[in-house]
Amino acid sequence: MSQTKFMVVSGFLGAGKTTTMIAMAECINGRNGNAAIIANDLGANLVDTNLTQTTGCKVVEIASGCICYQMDNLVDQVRRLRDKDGARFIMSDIPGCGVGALEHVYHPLARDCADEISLAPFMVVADPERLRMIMPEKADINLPEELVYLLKLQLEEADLVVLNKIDLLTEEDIARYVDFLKTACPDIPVICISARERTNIDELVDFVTTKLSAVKNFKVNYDEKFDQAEGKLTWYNRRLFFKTNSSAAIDYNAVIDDMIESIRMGLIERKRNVPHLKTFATAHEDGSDFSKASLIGVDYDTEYERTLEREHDKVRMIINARAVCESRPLARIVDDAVDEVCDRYDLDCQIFFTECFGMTDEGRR
Ligand SMILES: Nc1nc2c(ncn2[C@@H]2O[C@H](COP(=O)(O)OP(=O)(O)OP(=O)(O)O)[C@@H](O)[C@H]2O)c(=O)[nH]1
Ligand SMILES: [Mg+2]
Repeated sequence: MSQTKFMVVSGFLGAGKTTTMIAMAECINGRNGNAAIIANDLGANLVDTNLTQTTGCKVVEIASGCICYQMDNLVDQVRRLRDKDGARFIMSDIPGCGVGALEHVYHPLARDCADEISLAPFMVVADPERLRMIMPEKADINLPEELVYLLKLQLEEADLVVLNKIDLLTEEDIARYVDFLKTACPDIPVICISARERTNIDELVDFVTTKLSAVKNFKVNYDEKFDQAEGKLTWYNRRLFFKTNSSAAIDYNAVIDDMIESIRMGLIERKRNVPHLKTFATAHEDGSDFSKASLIGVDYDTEYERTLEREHDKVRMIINARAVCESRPLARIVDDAVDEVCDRYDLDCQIFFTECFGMTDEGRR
C-alpha cells in the first residue's frame, strides 16, 4: 500500500498554524503533491475551516475535541482523504493551547499504522511576539504566567520549530530569535518563514516532505500546573446572521470592526484578554465575498486577511474566541457587542449557535 505522510502542526493560539498549513498545501499542490488539511479545534463552527475552504485547499474538520482524544476518527479521516481524494500529504493542527499530540497521536500512529502512514516532523509554529514572554527579556504581553508554561511545553515536543511572521522582523531580530530557539530547543532545526507573505515556504516543504519525525519520547505531565494553565482559557464559538432592517445594503466591514472593538473594550474593562479572536463573514447571496479578521490580544490591532468587497443587506458570520476570561462574562461581552452594532446600524440578528466553555469546567464532558 502506498504511504501517506501525516504531520501535526502545533503552536500557540494565533501563531499562524492555519496560515502556514494553507501556504504549505498550496506549495505542495503546486508540485502535484496533493495535500490536505485537517482543521482541528474544540467545539463547532470553526473560522479556520471556512477560511481554508476559500483557498481551494482540501480541508476536512475534526471539531469538538483535540485529535489526541479521537484517534479512530483521525485515522478514518486520513484514510478517507487518501482513498477518496488521493491526498499524499496530510497535515492537522491541534487547538492552540494543545500539547501532547506527540504522545497521543504520533506514538500510536508509529505503533499501529506504520505500514500506511509515515510521520513528517512534528512541527511547532512560533510567533515571535509570544516568544518574547520566554526570552531573556521576559516580556509582559498581558497574558497570564500559566500560559507561558504551555508555550514552553509546546516547544519541547518539536522535531522542527518554524519561526513565523518574519515579515514583521528585521534581520537582526530574526538572528536573535533563532539564537534563542537554538538554546531553548537544542538540536532542533529552526526554519524562518512568513506564512502570510509566503516566504521560505519552499524550504519548509522540502524539509517536511523529505524528513521523518524522530517520534521522541516526550510525555506531558498532566499535573496541577497544566490544569491551572488550561483553566485560564475559555472557548467561545457562535454562528449568527445579520440583516439590515431597512433591507438597504450597508458596509458590513464597519459592523465587524465595531463589533470587535466593542469586544476588545469589554475585555479591557474587565482586565481580561483574548489570545485569539477570529471572525469570518460571508455575504448571504455570494459566498465568494467574505471577510476574515483576527485579533491576537487586546493590545494589538485587528488584522484583516480579507474584507468584504461590496455592501450587502445580509451576512452570515462566525465568531471564535479563545479568551483569558471566565465563560459567563465573556458570553456577556460578546452579546453586548452584538447588541451594540445592531442598534448602531439598525440590524436584525438571528443567533443559530453559541457555545462557551472553560477548558476545565466541571460538568463539560
Ligand atoms: N504578519 C504576519 N501575520 C501572520 C503570518 N501568519 C499568520 N499571520 C496572522 O496571524 C493571525 C493568526 O494566524 P492563524 O493562522 O489564524 O493562527 P493559528 O495558529 O492558526 O491560530 P489558532 O488556530 O486560533 O490557534 C492572523 O491574523 C494571520 O493573518 C505571517 O507570516 N505574518
Ligand atoms: Mg488556526
